[in-house]
Amino acid sequence: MTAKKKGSLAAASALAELPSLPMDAPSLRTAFRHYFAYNLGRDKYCRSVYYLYLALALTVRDRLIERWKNTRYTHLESKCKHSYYLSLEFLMGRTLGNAMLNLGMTDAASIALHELGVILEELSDAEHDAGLGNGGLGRLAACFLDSCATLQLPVMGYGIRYEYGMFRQRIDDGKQVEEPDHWLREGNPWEVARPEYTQRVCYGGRSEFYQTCDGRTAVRWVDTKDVLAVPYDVPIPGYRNGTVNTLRLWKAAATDEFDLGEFNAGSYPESVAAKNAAENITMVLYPNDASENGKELRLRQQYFLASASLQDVLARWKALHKNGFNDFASMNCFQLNDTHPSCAVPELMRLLMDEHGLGWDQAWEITSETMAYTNHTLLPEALEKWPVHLFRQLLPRILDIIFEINARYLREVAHRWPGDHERLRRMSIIEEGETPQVRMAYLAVAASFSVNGVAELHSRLLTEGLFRDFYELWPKKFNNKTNGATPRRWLALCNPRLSSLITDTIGDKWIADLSEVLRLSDHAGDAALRERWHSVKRQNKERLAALVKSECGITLSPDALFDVQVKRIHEYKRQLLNVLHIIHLYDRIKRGDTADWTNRCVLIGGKAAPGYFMAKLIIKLINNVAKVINEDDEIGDLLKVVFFPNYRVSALEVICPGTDLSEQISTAGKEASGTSNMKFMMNGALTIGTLDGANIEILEEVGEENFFRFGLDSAQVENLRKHYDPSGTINGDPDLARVIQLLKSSYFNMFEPGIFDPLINSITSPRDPWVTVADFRSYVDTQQLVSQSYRDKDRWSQMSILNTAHSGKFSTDRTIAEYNNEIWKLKPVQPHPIA
Ligand code: 26Q
Repeated sequence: MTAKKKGSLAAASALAELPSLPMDAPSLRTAFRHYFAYNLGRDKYCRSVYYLYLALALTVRDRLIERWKNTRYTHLESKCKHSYYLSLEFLMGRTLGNAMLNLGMTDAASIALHELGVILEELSDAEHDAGLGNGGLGRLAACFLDSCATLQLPVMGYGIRYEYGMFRQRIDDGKQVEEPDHWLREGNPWEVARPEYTQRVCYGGRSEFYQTCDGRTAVRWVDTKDVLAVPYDVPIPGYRNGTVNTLRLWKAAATDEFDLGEFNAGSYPESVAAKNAAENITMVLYPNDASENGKELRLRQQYFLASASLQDVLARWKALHKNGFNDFASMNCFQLNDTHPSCAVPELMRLLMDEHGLGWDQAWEITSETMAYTNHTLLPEALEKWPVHLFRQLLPRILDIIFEINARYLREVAHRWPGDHERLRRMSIIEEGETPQVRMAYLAVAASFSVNGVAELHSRLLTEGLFRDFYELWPKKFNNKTNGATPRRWLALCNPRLSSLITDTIGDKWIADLSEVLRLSDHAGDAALRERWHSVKRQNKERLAALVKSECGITLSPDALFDVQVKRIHEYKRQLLNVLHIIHLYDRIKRGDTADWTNRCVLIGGKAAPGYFMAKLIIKLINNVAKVINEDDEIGDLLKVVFFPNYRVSALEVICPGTDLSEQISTAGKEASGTSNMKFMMNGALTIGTLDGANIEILEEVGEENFFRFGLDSAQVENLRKHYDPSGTINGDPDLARVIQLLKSSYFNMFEPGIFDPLINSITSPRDPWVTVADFRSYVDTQQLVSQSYRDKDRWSQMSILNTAHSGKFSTDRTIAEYNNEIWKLKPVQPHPIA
């Protein structure tokens, strides 16, 4: 280092010692005006609220950054154990409101802006969602980060900075149209690029054996095509505790070789094309789509995340621990969010052996003591498999290591069950066949010290089905961690009215400790509270109705029951069952069967994977049914149906506070957990649900009398398959027969004959995997009970209060405390106070 550089860096460290930034309203106003005028260069002629939003974001960001630095210093100094949450998805949504809530500056900011004639909510609404995830799994990762920071656990998230997030959904003629989501176009104030921590990720080439100077045989991966991974850090503040953790997102960039190599050979366009190919790796988030399985670019993304993140962790470790890797396993843990990042297993082996000179046994000890795997699905089509030939071509060295892991692990299996060749074939990480495949879930299980499902039922079904053999071999690895949702975003932030009422009633400790809400149950009998509770719900329904009006042009009356199903569109989630019920209600109205009617608004929202034909057809059906019903003058306010377009995190923040009834109606045994079920419950919605996923635990917490349970359980579903007879069911149920008849008569597709035949054929087939028709009667009867119950407003409010009161278990603070106590074993770290 030159003397000059040394001097500048010394000055930089002195410059970094700044006094802490004030949080009072006048200081915030000054900072806001400064950013607006001088940093953004806007003035009174500014035409876009986006710059007002940016000015506030920059003001908040400064206050995040100083806490962020303190947290980083404290983690470094305390030499504490760390966990790393590896995930291809972090569905963060908007940041501004959450950051202000967690820093405790919402009121001051609101006052500061008010004095300038600016409305805080309008600014918040100008922020684009960070849609870096498909749905449940990605949003869970985001909630986990919030809880880790709130519990002051040294956990870092590692993910991908997709240029394009989850597609935007437009509805055109009732059909889904996908549009790219270029969420970074206007810049992102919530990230800090750290090119100084760039890593290099290798692809292609071949393995080469060589002799080390101490006479060992070692392997190096040569003739590779490399891509740079540039980190962008996102601050993750805890709830009013001074902690700000880090989410590190990697962006792909071409190496200099791309500029020099091909270019010098005289093929400039090819060189630019190659550069583009490298940068394509982080261009777009893959939708959760069976038709996308096996795509090479997806495997490139997965390895990119695993390799860059592990190199980053190892580089930090080496810089701080001069005596090698002896303590590495006791100081680090990697949590794999499904199998998507499971290349981390062979990659950690490779880095430890090929780059850091460890032998197989020591590398395996470290890998198998640091990896922990979470499974999120039982659906066979969602289990990741990659063709061996693809691995050989793209990641030859990684494939060598997977084969070696498999050989050694199958020796253990053979030792335990001598001569059981069938079992060896079943349990092999390599599935033999015409196209041999790598079974990523088996790789993850074989290498991890912990394997968990995401709800009690799901975890049990894993040990009885998919991982049965593995459970016999290693029973102690398997555990359950029931999902949750962060009460900061999903109650305090999204439902300020209910939050104030809860705080008025039981104090504000619930925000950092959701088990406190149980104290509401002492007040559920208080008529005054019920009245206020009802009035809050009513105002939230008005807010939701206004959103629906502006997004879809449909008028909803807040007097009606708001019945909501929002989630990805998938056959197993059974939006079709919901539609059958809607058509049944319509049929009742048309037949004049409306004595003691309860007006209902049914809102359905969600995206279909672009290649999932049936899911897209379900969207079209919902839209057609909605159009017929909403345009039928005989129906009026008795029944309204809305398909809510472009469902996303920020939409749920308005939808869930305004929901009366939460639809959780998946075929029992198919939904691993569900998490919107928990968000709705916190916000005082009642659930109509099957005994599936976390619904079962919700029912256990709130009690049968405050939950609308219906349908077959998972064992009954499996038994039914053998003799499933939907035609018999339809013929034996006149209500269902009329619904099917209406569908078959093209009543909802007068000018599009036959378009819904695939849906009709599917639910009337004895091979329907989702046994939709089997649950119709029970569903309709239970919906009738819902309608009756809703007519007793006071009793409904009581049930609503009890749902919120018993939602304490479903905070991700509880989930994360369990991950930490049973898997990670980290000590909380309190950062030094701001200087
Ligand atoms: C796989 C291969 C290629 C492209 C995409 C994918 C892919 C992407 C995302 C596969 C699956 C996902 C997401 C799955 C998911 O969200 N699962 C849900 O996880 C929630 C959190 O645990 C559970 O609550 C839900 O029950 C589960 O469906």
